[in-house]
Amino acid sequence: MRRLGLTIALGAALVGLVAARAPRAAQGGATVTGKVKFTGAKPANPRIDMAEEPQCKAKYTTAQPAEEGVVGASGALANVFVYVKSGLPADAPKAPVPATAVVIDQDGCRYKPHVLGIQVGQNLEIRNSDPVLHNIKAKATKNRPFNISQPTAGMKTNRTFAAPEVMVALECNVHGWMNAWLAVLPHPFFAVSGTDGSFTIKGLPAGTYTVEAWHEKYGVQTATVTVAGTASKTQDFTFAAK
Ligand SMILES: [Cu+2]
Repeated sequence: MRRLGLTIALGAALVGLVAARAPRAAQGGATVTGKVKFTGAKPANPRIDMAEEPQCKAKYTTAQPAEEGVVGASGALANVFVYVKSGLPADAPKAPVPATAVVIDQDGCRYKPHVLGIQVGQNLEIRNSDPVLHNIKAKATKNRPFNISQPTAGMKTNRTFAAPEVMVALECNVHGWMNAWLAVLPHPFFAVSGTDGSFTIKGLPAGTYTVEAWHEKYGVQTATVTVAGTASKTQDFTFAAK
Protein backbone atom coordinates (compact mmCIF):
# COMPACT_ATOMS: atom_id res chain seq x y z
CA MET A 1 0.00 0.00 0.00
CA ARG A 2 2.81 2.34 0.92
CA ARG A 3 4.37 1.69 -2.38
CA LEU A 4 1.10 2.34 -4.19
CA GLY A 5 0.69 5.62 -2.28
CA LEU A 6 4.18 6.67 -3.28
CA THR A 7 3.48 5.79 -6.90
CA ILE A 8 0.29 7.86 -6.86
CA ALA A 9 2.10 10.80 -5.24
CA LEU A 10 4.91 10.55 -7.79
CA GLY A 11 2.39 10.29 -10.59
CA ALA A 12 0.54 13.38 -9.37
CA ALA A 13 3.82 15.28 -9.10
CA LEU A 14 4.71 14.25 -12.64
CA VAL A 15 1.32 15.40 -13.96
CA GLY A 16 1.87 18.72 -12.23
CA LEU A 17 5.31 19.04 -13.76
CA VAL A 18 4.02 18.23 -17.24
CA ALA A 19 1.19 20.75 -16.83
CA ALA A 20 3.65 23.42 -15.75
CA ARG A 21 5.83 22.66 -18.72
CA ALA A 22 2.99 22.35 -21.23
CA PRO A 23 4.09 24.25 -24.29
CA ARG A 24 2.64 27.73 -24.59
CA ALA A 25 1.08 28.59 -27.89
CA ALA A 26 2.84 31.20 -30.02
CA GLN A 27 -0.58 32.48 -30.95
CA GLY A 28 -3.92 32.51 -29.23
CA GLY A 29 -7.42 33.56 -30.12
CA ALA A 30 -7.84 36.95 -28.49
CA THR A 31 -8.22 40.27 -30.27
CA VAL A 32 -7.46 43.85 -29.33
CA THR A 33 -9.26 46.36 -31.49
CA GLY A 34 -9.98 50.04 -31.27
CA LYS A 35 -9.97 53.48 -32.82
CA VAL A 36 -7.36 56.18 -32.70
CA LYS A 37 -8.75 59.67 -32.37
CA PHE A 38 -7.24 63.09 -32.68
CA THR A 39 -8.33 66.20 -30.82
CA GLY A 40 -7.41 69.81 -31.45
CA ALA A 41 -6.36 71.77 -34.50
CA LYS A 42 -5.69 69.56 -37.50
CA PRO A 43 -2.11 69.58 -38.80
CA ALA A 44 -1.52 71.70 -41.89
CA ASN A 45 0.30 69.02 -43.93
CA PRO A 46 1.82 71.34 -46.53
CA ARG A 47 1.46 70.38 -50.19
CA ILE A 48 4.49 68.77 -51.78
CA ASP A 49 6.02 70.46 -54.80
CA MET A 50 7.05 67.68 -57.18
CA ALA A 51 8.02 70.03 -60.02
CA GLU A 52 11.52 68.53 -60.08
CA GLU A 53 10.05 65.08 -60.87
CA PRO A 54 7.44 65.56 -63.63
CA GLN A 55 6.95 61.80 -63.96
CA CYS A 56 5.86 61.59 -60.34
CA LYS A 57 3.83 64.77 -60.53
CA ALA A 58 1.97 63.35 -63.56
CA LYS A 59 0.60 60.55 -61.35
CA TYR A 60 -1.60 63.04 -59.48
CA THR A 61 -4.26 65.54 -60.42
CA THR A 62 -3.47 67.79 -57.43
CA ALA A 63 -0.38 68.42 -55.29
CA GLN A 64 -0.10 65.78 -52.56
CA PRO A 65 -0.10 66.74 -48.88
CA ALA A 66 2.63 65.72 -46.45
CA GLU A 67 1.65 62.78 -44.23
CA GLU A 68 2.91 63.82 -40.82
CA GLY A 69 -0.60 63.95 -39.38
CA VAL A 70 -3.34 62.29 -41.41
CA VAL A 71 -6.66 63.14 -39.77
CA GLY A 72 -9.86 61.90 -41.36
CA ALA A 73 -13.56 62.22 -40.67
CA SER A 74 -14.63 62.52 -37.00
CA GLY A 75 -11.02 63.09 -35.95
CA ALA A 76 -9.82 59.62 -36.98
CA LEU A 77 -6.02 59.49 -36.84
CA ALA A 78 -4.32 57.28 -39.44
CA ASN A 79 -0.78 55.92 -39.53
CA VAL A 80 -0.60 55.14 -35.82
CA PHE A 81 1.48 52.05 -35.16
CA VAL A 82 -0.19 50.00 -32.40
CA TYR A 83 1.72 47.03 -31.00
CA VAL A 84 2.28 44.78 -28.02
CA LYS A 85 5.27 46.34 -26.34
CA SER A 86 5.55 43.91 -23.44
CA GLY A 87 3.72 41.14 -21.63
CA LEU A 88 4.46 38.16 -23.81
CA PRO A 89 6.09 35.53 -21.57
CA ALA A 90 9.84 35.31 -22.01
CA ASP A 91 9.51 31.55 -22.53
CA ALA A 92 6.77 31.90 -25.15
CA PRO A 93 7.66 30.12 -28.36
CA LYS A 94 8.65 32.34 -31.21
CA ALA A 95 5.87 33.06 -33.66
CA PRO A 96 6.73 31.71 -37.09
CA VAL A 97 8.16 34.24 -39.51
CA PRO A 98 5.65 34.78 -42.34
CA ALA A 99 6.82 33.45 -45.69
CA THR A 100 5.25 36.43 -47.44
CA ALA A 101 7.22 39.63 -47.70
CA VAL A 102 6.15 43.02 -46.40
CA VAL A 103 6.18 45.41 -49.34
CA ILE A 104 7.15 49.06 -49.41
CA ASP A 105 6.66 50.71 -52.75
CA GLN A 106 8.14 53.92 -54.06
CA ASP A 107 5.24 55.09 -56.15
CA GLY A 108 4.53 58.62 -57.31
CA CYS A 109 7.52 59.74 -55.21
CA ARG A 110 5.77 58.60 -52.03
CA TYR A 111 6.35 55.58 -49.85
CA LYS A 112 3.40 53.23 -49.77
CA PRO A 113 2.62 52.55 -47.03
CA HIS A 114 3.86 55.44 -44.91
CA VAL A 115 3.95 53.39 -41.67
CA LEU A 116 4.50 49.64 -41.60
CA GLY A 117 5.54 46.76 -39.38
CA ILE A 118 7.61 43.66 -40.03
CA GLN A 119 8.78 40.67 -38.02
CA VAL A 120 12.42 39.96 -37.28
CA GLY A 121 13.69 37.79 -40.15
CA GLN A 122 10.77 38.54 -42.47
CA ASN A 123 11.54 39.82 -45.95
CA LEU A 124 11.02 43.49 -46.72
CA GLU A 125 10.56 43.89 -50.45
CA ILE A 126 11.51 47.37 -51.58
CA ARG A 127 9.97 48.26 -54.95
CA ASN A 128 10.40 51.13 -57.31
CA SER A 129 7.25 51.77 -59.36
CA ASP A 130 8.54 55.09 -60.69
CA PRO A 131 10.67 55.65 -63.79
CA VAL A 132 12.95 57.85 -61.68
CA LEU A 133 15.88 57.24 -59.35
CA HIS A 134 15.04 56.62 -55.69
CA ASN A 135 17.58 55.90 -52.98
CA ILE A 136 16.03 54.47 -49.83
CA LYS A 137 17.99 54.92 -46.65
CA ALA A 138 17.15 53.03 -43.44
CA LYS A 139 18.37 54.96 -40.40
CA ALA A 140 18.47 51.89 -38.15
CA THR A 141 20.37 51.82 -34.88
CA LYS A 142 19.68 48.27 -33.63
CA ASN A 143 19.81 46.84 -37.14
CA ARG A 144 22.29 47.34 -39.93
CA PRO A 145 21.49 50.63 -41.66
CA PHE A 146 21.26 50.51 -45.44
CA ASN A 147 21.24 52.70 -48.48
CA ILE A 148 19.75 51.21 -51.63
CA SER A 149 19.69 52.90 -55.00
CA GLN A 150 16.95 51.88 -57.42
CA PRO A 151 17.39 53.84 -60.63
CA THR A 152 14.68 52.24 -62.76
CA ALA A 153 11.03 51.24 -62.57
CA GLY A 154 10.29 47.63 -61.66
CA MET A 155 13.34 47.13 -59.46
CA LYS A 156 12.91 45.00 -56.34
CA THR A 157 15.35 44.55 -53.48
CA ASN A 158 14.91 42.41 -50.36
CA ARG A 159 16.19 43.12 -46.89
CA THR A 160 15.66 41.48 -43.50
CA PHE A 161 16.11 42.80 -39.97
CA ALA A 162 17.86 40.89 -37.20
CA ALA A 163 16.65 42.75 -34.10
CA PRO A 164 13.47 44.41 -32.84
CA GLU A 165 13.49 48.17 -33.40
CA VAL A 166 10.62 50.68 -33.07
CA MET A 167 11.06 52.79 -35.20
CA VAL A 168 13.42 52.67 -38.16
CA ALA A 169 13.19 55.92 -40.11
CA LEU A 170 13.20 55.48 -43.87
CA GLU A 171 13.94 58.33 -46.21
CA CYS A 172 14.87 58.99 -49.80
CA ASN A 173 18.20 60.63 -50.46
CA VAL A 174 16.90 62.00 -53.77
CA HIS A 175 13.53 63.42 -52.69
CA GLY A 176 13.55 65.31 -49.42
CA TRP A 177 9.80 64.96 -48.92
CA MET A 178 9.82 61.14 -49.02
CA ASN A 179 9.84 59.46 -45.63
CA ALA A 180 8.31 56.42 -43.95
CA TRP A 181 8.50 54.53 -40.65
CA LEU A 182 9.23 50.85 -40.22
CA ALA A 183 8.79 48.92 -36.95
CA VAL A 184 10.63 45.62 -36.48
CA LEU A 185 9.09 43.28 -33.91
CA PRO A 186 9.81 39.76 -32.64
CA HIS A 187 6.11 38.83 -32.86
CA PRO A 188 3.10 39.44 -35.14
CA PHE A 189 1.01 41.46 -32.69
CA PHE A 190 0.88 44.87 -34.36
CA ALA A 191 -1.34 46.95 -36.64
CA VAL A 192 -1.44 50.37 -38.28
CA SER A 193 -4.52 52.55 -37.90
CA GLY A 194 -6.37 53.13 -41.15
CA THR A 195 -7.93 56.31 -42.47
CA ASP A 196 -10.94 55.58 -40.24
CA GLY A 197 -8.59 55.40 -37.24
CA SER A 198 -9.31 51.73 -36.61
CA PHE A 199 -6.82 48.99 -35.86
CA THR A 200 -7.09 45.29 -34.99
CA ILE A 201 -4.47 43.02 -33.45
CA LYS A 202 -5.46 39.36 -33.74
CA GLY A 203 -4.25 36.04 -32.43
CA LEU A 204 -3.08 37.13 -29.00
CA PRO A 205 -2.52 34.48 -26.36
CA ALA A 206 -4.28 35.09 -23.03
CA GLY A 207 -2.40 37.58 -20.90
CA THR A 208 -1.91 41.14 -19.74
CA TYR A 209 -0.07 43.36 -22.16
CA THR A 210 1.33 46.82 -22.47
CA VAL A 211 0.01 48.08 -25.78
CA GLU A 212 1.72 51.12 -27.23
CA ALA A 213 0.32 53.44 -29.87
CA TRP A 214 3.03 55.38 -31.68
CA HIS A 215 2.63 58.40 -33.91
CA GLU A 216 5.46 60.18 -35.70
CA LYS A 217 4.32 63.67 -34.66
CA TYR A 218 2.17 63.16 -31.58
CA GLY A 219 4.32 60.73 -29.63
CA VAL A 220 3.26 57.58 -27.79
CA GLN A 221 0.39 56.45 -25.61
CA THR A 222 0.28 53.23 -23.66
CA ALA A 223 -2.50 51.10 -22.23
CA THR A 224 -2.62 47.93 -20.17
CA VAL A 225 -4.90 45.37 -21.78
CA THR A 226 -5.89 41.96 -20.41
CA VAL A 227 -7.33 39.38 -22.78
CA ALA A 228 -8.40 35.78 -22.42
CA GLY A 229 -9.57 33.00 -24.68
CA THR A 230 -11.19 34.24 -27.86
CA ALA A 231 -12.41 37.51 -26.37
CA SER A 232 -12.20 40.78 -28.25
CA LYS A 233 -11.19 43.76 -26.16
CA THR A 234 -11.69 47.36 -27.22
CA GLN A 235 -8.88 49.79 -26.50
CA ASP A 236 -9.12 53.27 -27.98
CA PHE A 237 -6.38 55.89 -28.01
CA THR A 238 -6.61 59.66 -28.24
CA PHE A 239 -3.82 61.97 -29.34
CA ALA A 240 -3.93 65.70 -28.83
CA ALA A 241 -2.66 68.38 -31.19
CA LYS A 242 0.83 69.73 -30.54
CU1 LIG B 1 12.84 59.20 -54.04
